[in-house]
Amino acid sequence: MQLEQGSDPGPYRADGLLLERPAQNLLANTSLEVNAADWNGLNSYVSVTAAPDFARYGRHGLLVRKLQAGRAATFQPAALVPGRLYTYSAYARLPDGQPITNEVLRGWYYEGTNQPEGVNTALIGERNRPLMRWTAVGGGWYRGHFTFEATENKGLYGLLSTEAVQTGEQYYIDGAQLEAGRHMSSYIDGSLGEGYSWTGEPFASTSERARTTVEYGKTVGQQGACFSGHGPMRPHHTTPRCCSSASCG
Ligand SMILES: [Ca+2]
Repeated sequence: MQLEQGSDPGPYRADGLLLERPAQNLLANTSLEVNAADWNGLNSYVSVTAAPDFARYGRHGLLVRKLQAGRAATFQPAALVPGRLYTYSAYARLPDGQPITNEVLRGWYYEGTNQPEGVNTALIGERNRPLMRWTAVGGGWYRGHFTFEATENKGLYGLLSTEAVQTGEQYYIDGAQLEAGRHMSSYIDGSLGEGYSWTGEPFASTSERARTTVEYGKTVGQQGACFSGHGPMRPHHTTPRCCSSASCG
């Protein structure tokens, strides 16, 4: 049984176990393990590099450094279906691990182009800067998400740093995800093992998840959920997998 906020049921959560539906991560290069390809910003407001400083998944995250004062978007392209709901999510971390709120980072998306050069900044409004729901997940990382209805078949999707992130300051992104529907599910990429697959080249293509169990780490405590062990649904699976302490926040 589950009692949760809102009018639609999300994935069932039990103590130490999350049952996840099949889903796709419609973004490519979401874990930054090879390079920062496909990531970009507008008008040289940020630089983006894959860096080993902090990682939520794998060994690298996206280091975003602000180069000019003001609000700055950082995003990736994706192809969507107009008229459908989608949920964007990402893990973010400040260098000092301080809390991330909408005063620091909020959502950003722009539809109708998959190139930063195609963005008409005069058309950017509040709709392009949705508020996110941020949750601490441990290790200085926060996961935020927003839901929107697509009106075009392509666009750019990501985060906007506010004026609170000043010139020369930086933050990190890892585990970005864009999935169909109004709910955020656990992170998907093809590197996560049984039940997960790439649709093309590893770390350079979208990813899929079969119906899967995701086990929470028991050692995380108040630090938050740890999505660590995972595998396809097994109705009679009785042997818990251990949480890898290396992947706990
Ligand atoms: Ca990563």
